[in-house]
Amino acid sequence: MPLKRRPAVPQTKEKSVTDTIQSAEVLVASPSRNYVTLRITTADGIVGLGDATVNGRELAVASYLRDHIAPLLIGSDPSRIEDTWQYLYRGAYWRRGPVTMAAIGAIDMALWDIQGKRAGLPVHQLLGGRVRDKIPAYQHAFGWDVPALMDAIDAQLDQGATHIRVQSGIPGVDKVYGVSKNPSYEPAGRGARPSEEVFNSAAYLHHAPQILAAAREKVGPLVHLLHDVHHRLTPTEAARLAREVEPLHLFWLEDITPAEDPEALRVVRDASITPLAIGEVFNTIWDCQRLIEDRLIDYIRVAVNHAGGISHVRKIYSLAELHGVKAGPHGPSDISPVAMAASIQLATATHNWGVQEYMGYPEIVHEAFPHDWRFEQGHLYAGDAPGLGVDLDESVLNAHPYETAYLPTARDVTGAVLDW
Ligand code: CS2
Ligand code: MG
Repeated sequence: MPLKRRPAVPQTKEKSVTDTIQSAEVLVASPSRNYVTLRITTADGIVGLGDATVNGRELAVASYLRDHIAPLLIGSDPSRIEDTWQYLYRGAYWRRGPVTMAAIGAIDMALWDIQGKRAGLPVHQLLGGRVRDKIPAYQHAFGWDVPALMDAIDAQLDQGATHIRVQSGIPGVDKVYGVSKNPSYEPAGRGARPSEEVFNSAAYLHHAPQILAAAREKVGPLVHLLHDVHHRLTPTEAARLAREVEPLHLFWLEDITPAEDPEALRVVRDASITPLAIGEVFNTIWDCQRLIEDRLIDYIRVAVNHAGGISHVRKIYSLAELHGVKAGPHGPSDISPVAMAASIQLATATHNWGVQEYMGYPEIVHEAFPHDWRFEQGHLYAGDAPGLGVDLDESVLNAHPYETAYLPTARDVTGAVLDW
């Protein structure tokens, strides 16, 4: 029997490039704090935004973008997001590092924004669509003493928080990271030099379990409590803390040891089942690989703007998914509403998601970057606007020029510099 002839495959012509990148501008401004924003515009007039802010190193990223890689984009096809990523990463010879990866991240975010706008779809639809309706978010509750901390926790409970980060002052120590005498604070202080604070690990290790116990007693068993140690402890000190707070059932202990030493977390892991989170200073999958593959952490904290954008961070989350690790990204004020939008888009389409840090922003930041994502009752929600769903108001940015600002530096009680 003669073989039936299949219908001829329709001849597809090589698609011509329908749009090209016409400009890539870097905007540096300080509406309440410094932000570096990339704006890519295509010949068809589609605008994509990316956040390239690296706290205290803003101008280095701005120059990397402006002087070295943004010019390479002009005339290229904005839809080749992965290829552009590979070209900028592998093609550059000098790889990794916060400056390079934030610059690549901003370009990647802006290209996803453009892709979404061209398709008329929010980015989460391009990433596989919704896997959840709302994204749990945690804010910061802090107080110099226990009563002030309890008030801060109350304020969050009143607003429907399900996850709360708890930090407090330490008796006898006059400046403590993440704690302010004002109701809101900004980790980076303006001025030509970083301020300094002294960290007394003995005082901290004595005090921290007490305030965490007080917080647990206040909120009951069902509200999730988180605590950030900011890379300050030795592996043994960290193991002691993790073991001591085990009965309090924290959601996580964050950055308990310096992030570049994965073996330190093995010591903590062997001593305790308190969940661990790390990685806000990581910028590639290779920084996370051992921690994830060896299941030394429960949550990976990489932020979309610091680790090469949506394209790279979703690979990190996929690796994490294989090993039972969840995403719990960094979200302080230095992550602009543009990167927050990208993170929310990812959270909407990523199954292994734990929680998003959401420190919140002063009103001027919302004005500078109008967005359709929203924060309500302890949760973040992606909107349905095409792309990332964020705009920028250049007049607000222009009215607030860059000002030098740095995170503080920490020393121990002997005056030696400590990890921050
Ligand atoms: C902190 C931040 O939000 C956090 O978890 O660690 O305050 C961090 O120190 C700064 O945002 C770094 O830029
Ligand atoms: Mg932190």
